[in-house]
Parts: sequence; structure tokens; C-alpha cells
Amino acid sequence: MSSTQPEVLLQHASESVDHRAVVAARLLAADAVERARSGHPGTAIALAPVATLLFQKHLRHDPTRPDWAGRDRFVLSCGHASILLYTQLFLTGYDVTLDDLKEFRTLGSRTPGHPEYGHTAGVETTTGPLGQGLATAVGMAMGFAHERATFDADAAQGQSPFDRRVWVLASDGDLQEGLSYEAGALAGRFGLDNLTVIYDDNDIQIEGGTALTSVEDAAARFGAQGWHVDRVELAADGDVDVDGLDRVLSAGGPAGKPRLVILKSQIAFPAPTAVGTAGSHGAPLGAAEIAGLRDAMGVTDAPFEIADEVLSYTRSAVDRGVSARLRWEDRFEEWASADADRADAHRRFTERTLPEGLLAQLPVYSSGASVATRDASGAAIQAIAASVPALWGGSADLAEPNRTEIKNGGSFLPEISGLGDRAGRNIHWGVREHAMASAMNGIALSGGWRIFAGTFLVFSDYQRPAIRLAALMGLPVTYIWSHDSVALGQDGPTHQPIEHLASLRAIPGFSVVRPADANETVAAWHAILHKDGPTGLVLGRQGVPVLPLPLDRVRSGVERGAYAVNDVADPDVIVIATGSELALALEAATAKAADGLKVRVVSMPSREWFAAQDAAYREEVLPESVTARVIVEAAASFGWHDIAGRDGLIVGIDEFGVSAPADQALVARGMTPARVLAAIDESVRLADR
Ligand SMILES: Cc1ncc(C[n+]2csc(CCOP(=O)(O)OP(=O)(O)O)c2C)c(N)n1
Ligand SMILES: [Mg+2]
Repeated sequence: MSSTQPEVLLQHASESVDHRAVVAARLLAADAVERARSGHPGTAIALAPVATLLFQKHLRHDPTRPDWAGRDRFVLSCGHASILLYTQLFLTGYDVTLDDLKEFRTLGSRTPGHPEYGHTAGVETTTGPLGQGLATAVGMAMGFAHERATFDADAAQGQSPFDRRVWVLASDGDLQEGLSYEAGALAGRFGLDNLTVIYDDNDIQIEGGTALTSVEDAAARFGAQGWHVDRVELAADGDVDVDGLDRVLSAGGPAGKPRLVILKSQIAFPAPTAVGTAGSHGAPLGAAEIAGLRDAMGVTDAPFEIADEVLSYTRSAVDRGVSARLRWEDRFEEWASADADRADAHRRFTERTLPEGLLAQLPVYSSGASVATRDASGAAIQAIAASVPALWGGSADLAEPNRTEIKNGGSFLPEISGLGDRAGRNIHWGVREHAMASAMNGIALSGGWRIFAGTFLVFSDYQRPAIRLAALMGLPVTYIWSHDSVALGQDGPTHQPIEHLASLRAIPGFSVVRPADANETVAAWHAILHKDGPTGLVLGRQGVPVLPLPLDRVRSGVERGAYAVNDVADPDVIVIATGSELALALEAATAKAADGLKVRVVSMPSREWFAAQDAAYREEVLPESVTARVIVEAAASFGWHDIAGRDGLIVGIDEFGVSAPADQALVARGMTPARVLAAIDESVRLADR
């Protein structure tokens, strides 16, 4: 930057932030995309003043301590504008360097195409799939509200160390996604006044003007969902009105409402010809246009050149951040010393410590009984909730069939609703499976929560984009999926999952767990609490027999993903089953044993947990030499062929289900002892060839 201030800069001068910091942010965005020959410059250039205002003034953060518990969260829901975030992280002094910006979008860099949680300091969640950031932010705001109500309910407004805010930048695409409708409704119902969403209302998307796709009135829509809405029009020069935005943000919103600020902007402003064009969304501007951008801002600096005084201005965020953090730490200390037990409970929450003796508090079922795995899950939830305050959750309006209610846990709602309070541990998500799953990600990102959410397995399809992000981020969230096969009966093929297990197992980093009986279900819950990453707990509606097995064997077997449930050394054939089909496998094995065949039955509740075991254990359960194998699962056979091997057969269902009582539906789709017996004979024959 030249040391004398050109005239044009004075025209743009703002009261809110040093204009030179904005110029620097705009140029870094343009130049990084140019150098990478790929990226999304337009929005990053246009919103540089907004990001600067947030990172310099409104966001409470300490760039030297990106893990500070008292920090606000910033979510760039329009993750395509990642360079906007990286630029602020660099300018304010996070562990992101000028070289990192130069390496934007290159292999192994800290500045990947879209922001990735756990990869870059200061990135609070992975964004890019539009709508996800916004819905995840709703979950973060829920997590903060619940934490405050759980640990510091009596503090006055704004006086608790747990009062933190969530800031979101969202684009047209974010709001066009149906997910944002669900998320908006939840934020409104839950009265999340710790959430502020700035909507970049730039009238442009990839195919052209938003007039091509929408006549929606965002203010009316969010207002109808219970939000407080402000508008900030363009400044006279065509730039975003950063002072107007500053005034709106500083004024704060009404208690009990999330806030939407509809901010008019022009994409790529002030680039001379790219401004307002769809073309500037996702391609480098080109050398001539960038030269024009420099002219428009009256600067001549070389790419990536930052004047010391500009950097020292932007890096003053560190001093402010450190002192804010120190003040917060004092406040936190005060809070902690006021009540040692409470402080201890909070420490255990943060560190995700489980109570000692938890295992002994979990329910135990005796063999002979018939218990649905969803019932055993419901009982496990009660037992865990009693000693693990971090456990909370709910269902997408299926709490009863999913067995997800925490009895006497209260409902998570604002007190003014008269229906609950924010310490409530049951979340009524409504029929919003997608936002439920995305918000779970935000809840998990906001603290040491053990969050779960239920729906029918067939509707996991409505959650898949959020499940994928949970897996990508490695978040400890638990999906409760009941009604897991055609055995749900008369609701018929629309409600009977077929391909779901296979498709969920295809997600890297995701664990599917389908326990076979009540004790396996309780063991699965226990294992989930001790493992990392997201898990789907797949449960049946119908009663299944409790296996006559020692508890220790069930627990260690479930934890390791698979184990032999009968003692058959040197087997002729191995029958592998999951969930309710284990009973079928055992029945067939007993019949075959009478014929003198040595049939080992393996329960395999989790293929992923089993795959994580060492080779010796896997060989012990499934000896490679035994190639006669039968797999029994009332679902698509897709994905089982590796375990079945050359001689193995799969007793599955590769067509849609049928509306009939459970026993008839199972027979109609071939889940019968006769088919398992025939498969055993055939596999033994194939292996003997
Ligand atoms: C779920 C999803 N669908 C599609 C895309 C691809 N995509 C990236 S940005 C975008 C739309 C761009 O318009 P807008 O959201 O208004 O962003 P702007 O260009 O104004 O920054 C699309 C379709 C995506 N990232 N996520
Ligand atoms: Mg747009």
C-alpha cells in the first residue's frame, strides 16, 4: 500500500473499520484466487468489509487461542467464499500465514477449497454444502443455550461466562436450500437470541440473477418463523453499508429472537466490470480486472504485499482478544469458585468424562424374554441420562416409536413458551430430520455433549448430507434409527428400509450398529459412549429373544463389532447375521447341528467396529479357511460380498418391501428359516468343490 492516502480511499472511509484493512482483504482474496487459478473471488471481495467488521469488532475471539471456550463462533455458511475467512484468519493473527494464502486450494495446504473443521485454526465447522452452515450454527446456538441453562441458569442476561454468540454469513443458496427453512423454524421456536445471521442479499447466483429462481421475501419468511429481521441497504457508492451494518449489530436485537440481517451487496464490488456479475462467483477475475480493482481502490501494492501499519491495525485483534479472554477467565474462575460441585460437573462435561461404575447402572435382560431393541435402547437412555448430564436429544416427532424420550428430562424450549425451559433435555425437532441432523453437528461442536436424535431408518435419507459432514468432521453424534426392516410391517414399502444399511455403511468414518438383542443394544450404547465419531444405532420395532449368553461376552463382542455367539470350534460353515436376523441364523444353526454340521453363528452388529480390530481377532471370528458362509440381513445384499467371499451366499432383500403384518412381510421377502437352510447347504457344497 502506498504511504500517501489516495483521494478515493477517503471517499470510502468508514467509521467502523480501517478502510485500508478492507482494501487489503479485498486484494488478498482476488490475488489468492488468481494465483490458485481457481476459487470464488466475487463474494469474498464484496464482503471483505463485513468480515473485517465482524473479526475486528463484533466477534469475541482470541486468534492466539482458537480453542478458547468463551469465544463466539463464526460460521461461513457460504463456504465457497472460503478465501474471505482465510483472509481474516491471516489478518487477525491466527495460525494462517501469507504463504498459506498463496497456497490456496493446493494439495496439503491449510487453505483448502472449502473451510474444513480440524484442518485450519479458526475454522469452526466444515461448510460448502449450502444450507449446512446455517443449520449447524442453529445447533451451536442451542448447545450454548443449553450449557448456560444447565450450568449457570441464575446469571443475569449477558453476565454468564456461558453467554456466547454465533455469527453466520449466509448466501442466496443457503436460503434457497430447504434445510434453511427447517433450521429457521427451529431457531425461531427455540428463541435463539444468541444467533445472528447476516444474509448476503446480492441478487446473484451461478446461473444469473436470483430473479430466475425466487420471488421470496426473506424478511417476511424469517419474520413468520419468529426471527427479528433488519435490513441494511447499499451505501451510496455501491459498497456494502458497513457503518449501517455496524449500527444494526451494535443495537442488538430483542430478547428471545434469533436475528437476520438482510444485507444488500454487489458481488465483486468494486471491481470495474465484474461487479454484479454471476461470472465473478466462481472463477478468477483475470489480470486486467484485478488491475481495475486496484485502480478503483486507488492502490498499487503488489500481490500479497501488506503494509506494516495495516497488519498492525488488523493484528490489534490479538490484544483485544487476549484481554477479552483474560477477563472471561476471571469471570469463569469466579463462577467456578462459587460452587465447586457445579464446576466439577462442568469440567467433566468439557472433558467428556464418564461417571465411574456406569456399566453397573445399565439395564440387564435375562434370556428367554422377548424385547424389542428399541425398548432396550430407551431403557439404556434413561440409565445413562441419570448419571451423564451431557446426554440429551430427541426425535423428529417420533419420540414414542423411537423410544428417545428422557423421562422427567423436561423439554428444551424458551420459558416464555410455557412448555419447557432451556435446561430441558428433550428436543422436539418437529418433522425436520435434515435440520435435526445438521443441528446435532453444531451441538457436538459447541461442547462436550452426548447428543442423539431419532427417526425411522428409512428417513435417514433425509439426513444424509448432515451425516456425511458429521463423518467428515469426526463428530460424536448418535442417530437412533428404529423400524429397521420390512418387519415393521403394515406401513409398507415407503417405510421399510432396504438399501439404507448399505448406503450408510458406504460413508467413510461412519459406524452403523445393528444390535441383535436387548443386551447387545445396551452394550452398543456403552460402546458408543467410549468411541469417537458418528454412529447410527439401528433398532427393531418387534420383540426379539434375549440371547442366552454371558454379559461379558456380549459386551466385548459388541465393542469389537462381531463375535461368535455359539461355541463351535473348527466350523464347517459360518452364518453371520445382524440385528433381528440373528434369531433366524441361530434357529437354522440348531437345525443343522442336528444333522451333524458344525455351524458357527456370528453376530456382527457393526462391520466398521469389526474392521477396526486386529487381524488376529478377525481371523479368530471369521477364519479365512472357512469359505462356506451365509450372511443373513433383512436388507440389500449390496456390500456384503467381500465378507461372503467366493463360496458365501447372502440371504437379504434386493427389492422393495410389502405392506403386510410383520411375519407375512418377512416371508414375502424371503426372510425364512428354509431359505437360510438352503443357503447353508449350497454354500457348503460350493466350498467343497
Ligand atoms: C447443496 C449445494 N448445492 C450446490 C452447490 C454448488 N454451489 C456453490 S455456490 C452456489 C450458488 C451460488 O449462489 P449464492 O449462494 O447466492 O452465492 P454467491 O455467488 O452470491 O456468493 C452453488 C449452486 C453447493 N455448494 N451446495
Ligand atoms: Mg448470491
